[in-house]
Order: sequence, then structure tokens, then C-alpha cells
Amino acid sequence: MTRLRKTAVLLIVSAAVVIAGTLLRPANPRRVVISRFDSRDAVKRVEYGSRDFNLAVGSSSRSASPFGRSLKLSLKLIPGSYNFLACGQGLIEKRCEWENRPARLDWDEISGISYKIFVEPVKGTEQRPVMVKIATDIIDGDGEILRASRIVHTGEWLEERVYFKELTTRYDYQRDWNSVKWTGTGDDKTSLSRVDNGVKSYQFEVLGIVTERPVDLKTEQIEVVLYIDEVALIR
Ligand SMILES: [Ca+2]
Ligand SMILES: [Ca+2]
Repeated sequence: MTRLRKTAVLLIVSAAVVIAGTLLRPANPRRVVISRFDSRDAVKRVEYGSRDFNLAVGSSSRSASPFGRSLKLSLKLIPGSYNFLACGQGLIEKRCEWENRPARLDWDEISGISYKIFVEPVKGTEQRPVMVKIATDIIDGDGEILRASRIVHTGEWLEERVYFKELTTRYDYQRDWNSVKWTGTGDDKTSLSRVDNGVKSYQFEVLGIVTERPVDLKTEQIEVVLYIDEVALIR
């Protein structure tokens, strides 16, 4: 082979290696997916409920989903009600562990949790735009429940990221107040709002809708339909 041909072959091989490397690389090495909900039975591995039995959860193969099957949540908004969908350890249902809990995970490297969400255009109100407010809760290794919420637009798949530093202790509800760590004393006492010893479980709650003018949930029959997929830890 001439020197020129050798150089050309070397260049082609190098290019092929670079392309192959790009194709084989995981989409986002900083994301560790813990729930994909691709199985029809995925719904059996989540715990969910609502005060007024107004939340339905199912498995959906909605064609618009680029992530395979997803969890579909349908919720009728009732004033003063609550709802939740949870997955992980330490729940009442013991079969709700994540599909993937990496062994020997260094929690110091994990900075938050992300999820994919698609919200269908909200029915029952003429107002536009309508957005949906959703809370993400984390139950940390101590059993403390911390929360951050997001306002999500309708009509497209979005990735929401909730970083641990944004979470605050839920003052409205804890299973065990001894799990909360505090700073200060007496009336000046505030919680550290810190994720300690990793994450046992995650939980979502649909808090309601966000519109320009207030909506009367007693007279307006509003239903929120949304899909959740690819819950992941962020490295
Ligand atoms: Ca999926
Ligand atoms: Ca804590």
C-alpha cells in the first residue's frame, strides 16, 4: 500500500470508530432510569390512591409515546381531595420496588430525579392555556417525605428534573416526624430539608390545574389525563 492509501484507510477506520462510538454511547450517561413502565403489568408495581377514588391508573401504549408503554393517570378534580402514585421501598405494597435499583449506588453522586411527562389538553374548561401542577415527593433513607412541584404544559412530552436541593420537608404530612432533621430550636426550628441516606421511593401527586382565571371545581367537571415514563436518577 502506498503511504497515501495507508493514510486514507487509517482515516476511514478512525471515522468508523468515532461513528460507532457515538451510536453505542448511551443516550444520557448522567441518567439512571429506574422505572420504564414498559410492561402491561407495570401498574401492579406502583401504589396509588386518592381520597375520593377519583384517580385511575393504567398502562398505556399511546402512539405518541416515544418511550414504549407508559403509566396513564386519569384524575377528576375534586376540591380538597388528594391523590398519589408511588414506587419504591417502604411502601404499604411490598411489590412496588423500582424496576432497576442499581447495586452499590453512591448516593453522593445523585443530585436529583427526572421523569418524562405528557399532559393531554385539559377538558372541562374553556380557558386556555391550562397547565397542570404536579408534585414530586421523595421518601429518603430516613423515611422523611420531601416535596417540590412543577407546572407542566400540555400537548408534548417534556422532561422534568427535580433536584434534591429544591426539595423541602412536607410540613402537611409525614408518616414519622422522627425522620425529619431540624436546625435551631423552639419557634425558630426549621427542617434541614435534606435527602439523607439515599432514596427509598418516589411519589407523584396531581395538585390541580393552573389557569388565568380561577376555576370552580364544584361546578366545572375537570378531568386531567397525563402519562408518566422513564423516571430516572440524575447523576
Ligand atoms: Ca416506557
Ligand atoms: Ca432527611
